[in-house]
Amino acid sequence: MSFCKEQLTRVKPLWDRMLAHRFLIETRDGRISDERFAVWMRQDYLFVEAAIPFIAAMIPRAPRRHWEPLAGVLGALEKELKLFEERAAAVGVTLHGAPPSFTNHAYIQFLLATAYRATYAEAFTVLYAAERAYHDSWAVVKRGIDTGSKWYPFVENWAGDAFAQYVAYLEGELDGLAAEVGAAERARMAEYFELTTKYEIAFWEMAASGEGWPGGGMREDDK
Ligand code: MP5
Repeated sequence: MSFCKEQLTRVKPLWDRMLAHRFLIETRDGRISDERFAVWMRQDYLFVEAAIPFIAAMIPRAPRRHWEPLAGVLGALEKELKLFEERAAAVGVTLHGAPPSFTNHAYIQFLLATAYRATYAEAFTVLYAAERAYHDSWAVVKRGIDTGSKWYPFVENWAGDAFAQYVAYLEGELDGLAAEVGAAERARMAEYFELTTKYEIAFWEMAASGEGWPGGGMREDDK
């Protein structure tokens, strides 16, 4: 079995929990409040911004064949930020100025630490797991959301065909990287896969709950 299939099978209970998260189901069914969705928008905007230095830090360590695809990801991330800005302006959400939530802060630090300190194959594992998680999560939303919903452009962004092809490309490349490394590194890649899945669950939970910071204060939706 390929590395990715093996990992997706291994973490399936977690993956299923992620896909059943109430944030996704409520968004699919048109029951999510605008305030909750705005929490996700503000936080994910910060996350996507942080994904730019994450990818950029991977490029010098990447095999030559990955330079152009990773440079393409940087362009796609900038386009994604514009999608957030366009939707925020269209629906009257203030996108800028919110601090990262505790979970988002941790996930961003994890991304950057991985890009700089882990091996390239480990960082690529995090990239694949995060992208695959978003593709599968928004595919859940797509199976039921009204196509006229003001949130539909986000659904198309991650659950659409272009993103599906990108995720399939990442999967093939990650399987190739996993086949080249030794058993110890492959075991660490598996740990990164699982950890990323947990961060993804935590991210939906953060958006659904409007999570505060330990010690009190700074609840996103109290702003
Ligand atoms: C992605 C995202 C997908 N936007 N947010 C989280 C919490 N996880 C994954 O990444 P991208 O770079 O927006 O495609």
